[in-house]
Amino acid sequence: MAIERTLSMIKPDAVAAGNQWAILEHFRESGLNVVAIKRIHLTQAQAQAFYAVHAERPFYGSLVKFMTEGPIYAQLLEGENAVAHHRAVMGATNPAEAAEGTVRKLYATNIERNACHGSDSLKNAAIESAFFFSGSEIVALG
Ligand code: IDP
Ligand code: MG
Repeated sequence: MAIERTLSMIKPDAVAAGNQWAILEHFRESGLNVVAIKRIHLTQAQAQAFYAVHAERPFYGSLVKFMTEGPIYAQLLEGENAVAHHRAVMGATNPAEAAEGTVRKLYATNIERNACHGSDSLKNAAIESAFFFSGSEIVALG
């Protein structure tokens, strides 16, 4: 399997609850390494741009409001098969459908306030990484 990088976010609900370090440790224990990380309070324009793919969905306005209600952590994670692996560790979008032991099962409130984000493809991982990090902010291990 290939070593990949994926863009991960800990969303405002989880940060407000103080769960950011437990979630980060959950990802690390699953075999993902942090190669970049930042705490940031997204502006409305930033949240709209990040989720532009969902602009036509009925939940878009509410999602943007949620994502700007408090700080988030954005981290670039590296590991084997990182994109799919990270999404598996996060669990289903709706915590009611998430498998036992996944981050969303453990920490999410509902389908919107679901604790974390993960890129859904290698292409989107690269785009989302560039959204948060410049080259000098990404420091590989070793
Ligand atoms: P994902 O985060 O699992 O990739 P997406 O379908 O890409 O899920 O949706 C992006 C985010 O939009 C979700 O993580 C969640 O916060 C929110 N969301 C998705 N579907 C709904 C919905 O039906 N109602 C409210 N919010 C939703
Ligand atoms: Mg998605």
